[in-house]
Amino acid sequence: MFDSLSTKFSSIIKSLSGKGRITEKNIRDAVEEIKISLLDADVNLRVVRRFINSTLEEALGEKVLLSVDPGQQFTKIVYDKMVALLGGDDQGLKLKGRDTTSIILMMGLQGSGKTTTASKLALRLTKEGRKVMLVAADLVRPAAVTQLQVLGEKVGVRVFAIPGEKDPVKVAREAVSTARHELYDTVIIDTSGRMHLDETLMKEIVDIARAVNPDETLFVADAMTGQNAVTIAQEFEQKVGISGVILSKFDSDTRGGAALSLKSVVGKPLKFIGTGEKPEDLEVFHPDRIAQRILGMGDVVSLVEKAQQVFDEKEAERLAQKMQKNTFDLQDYLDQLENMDKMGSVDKILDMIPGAKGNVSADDIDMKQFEIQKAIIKSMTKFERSNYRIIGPSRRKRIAKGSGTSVADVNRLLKLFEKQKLMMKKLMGNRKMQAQMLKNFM
Ligand SMILES: Nc1nc2c(ncn2[C@@H]2O[C@H](COP(=O)(O)OP(=O)(O)O)[C@@H](O)[C@H]2O)c(=O)[nH]1
Ligand SMILES: [Mg+2]
Repeated sequence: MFDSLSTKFSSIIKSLSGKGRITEKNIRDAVEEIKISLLDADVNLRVVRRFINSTLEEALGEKVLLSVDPGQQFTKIVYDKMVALLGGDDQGLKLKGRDTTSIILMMGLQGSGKTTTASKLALRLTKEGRKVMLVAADLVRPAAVTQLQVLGEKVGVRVFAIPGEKDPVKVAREAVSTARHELYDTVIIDTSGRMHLDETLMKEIVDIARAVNPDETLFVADAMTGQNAVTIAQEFEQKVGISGVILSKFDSDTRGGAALSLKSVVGKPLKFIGTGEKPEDLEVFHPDRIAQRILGMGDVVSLVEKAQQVFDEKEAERLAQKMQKNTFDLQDYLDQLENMDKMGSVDKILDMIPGAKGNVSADDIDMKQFEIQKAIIKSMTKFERSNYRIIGPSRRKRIAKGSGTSVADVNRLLKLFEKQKLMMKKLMGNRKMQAQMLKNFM
């Protein structure tokens, strides 16, 4: 799923990240490419339009164009929009406490994965300590009851069935009353689907829902049905009401457009994804993780977020300005060193910078050097920090003494700083340069 979309997104974002500076046209071009990729992936047209418009609006703001790394800022915006599109926060099941009985109703078309998913949910909830009963209320397909019984046995969950009964509403009602009586806290009702939507199917589900008043009405959508899944979900939402969507067959090789459109069109959260045929193959749907996968660059996203925690935006902008005007001084350098501390270990930082991997290894970086550099700058006067050229031999001697280092150390730092200033101008947004800069820290 999402393979081709993710490849395209990565290359779009890469093309921006490699640029020293980003223009409005660069952004417009990138957004246009994103639009085409989303449409190619079979994402609903209205959803694409909404996504594109809001991304463009934010990306064209000054914040991006003037930021330290516009490519990364742009990635962050696309990422945030993608998370929102997929549903924002994680959404678990909304079940009642275990002192009473909660009811889950499965619904969807034939072959969408209702029965399989019902048993997967049963297994998951059992593991969470709930006492679960599965209910065989698909009385249309001859083998449906047996299928559920086999699956129920596999996951060690009781399957309620009434042999010979033809009325699914009656089965559901009796199952719930038995569950309450025998202190089951969770009832999962498997229902029948049809090849296509029809009145009989809808009426049957509506009747069952009325009879048992479910806590969760889960619509199981086959990821492979594409846009059609969206239309069908809307129909179920209107007639029965959906509390959440489970996307089955997420492991299949589909373009993924349905997954991206469902939340936005139907307005109901995606709660789980089916990732295989086995009972264990059910995962909580995490919008952020999926968005990272689609962008094909999760690590960059976490780097941007981490960097944002450390520098507030104004600070980042101030630094960008300084770099542009080439007024970056030793005080800024000291601030940067201290910011690096806040970001965690060098290992972690290197892991997150794509260009750094392979180019620089954490062993190459001597943390002690950072400490020495900080001590040296701290021994300088304010004036010296902003005018490094005036630091002659006698000042160097004084600074070395004050910081408990040697004149050679001070010389090294000043030389390094000079080299860095030269690189600054070229640095903007260029990852290879960032890696180079880390090397220079040594
Ligand atoms: N690969 C894969 N197959 C699935 C998944 N969920 C269901 N299936 C398969 O899809 C087919 C139909 O599933 P079933 O539960 O019988 O659908 P139902 O008619 O809606 O009850 C079965 O062969 C399942 O094994 C999934 O997440 N991944
Ligand atoms: Mg079934």
